[in-house]
Amino acid sequence: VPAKILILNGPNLNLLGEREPEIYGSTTLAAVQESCADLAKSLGVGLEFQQSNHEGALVDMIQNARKDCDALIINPAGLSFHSVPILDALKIFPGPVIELHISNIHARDEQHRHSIQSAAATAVICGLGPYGYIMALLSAAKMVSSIPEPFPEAISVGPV
Ligand code: CA2
Repeated sequence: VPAKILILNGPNLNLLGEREPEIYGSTTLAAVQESCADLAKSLGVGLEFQQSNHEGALVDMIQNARKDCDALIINPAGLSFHSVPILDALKIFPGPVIELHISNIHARDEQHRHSIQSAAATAVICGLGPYGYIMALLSAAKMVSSIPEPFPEAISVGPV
């Protein structure tokens, strides 16, 4: 069976591209999802892409991912900074967890600077804009050893 990767998006990210384009850009979440689906197809990995405005729903999705997902990519959005339930759920996910932010949270105001979720993350990507989703997906596929032969060695193997 092909590896499966789950991408989770937290509160308000359904509005991506529609508000605050100076911080988050003008790309919509639907466009991000489409690019990710294209890349997943090239990589031969299964992809599920979800967004929820509800903390408990996200906890349920992380818990359920333990059954059938090999890696998890999460943009916890505003829940990054205080959600202990999300942190606890991420801690019990057995596979790699990539935390992703569109903006560079370290260059932002005090309120947006410290994500408590990073303690449970295998890796953190931020500041690359929507392209961060592509980098995260590629890295997640690499982590679950799922980059196919035609990809350049620099991507499928990397420095050894
Ligand atoms: O940069 C990111 O991806 C963030 O996770 C986005 C969160 C913010 O609280 C984090 O500090 C960084 C906010 C997401 C809110 O979604 C919006 C979508 C469209 C327009 C405005 C906000």
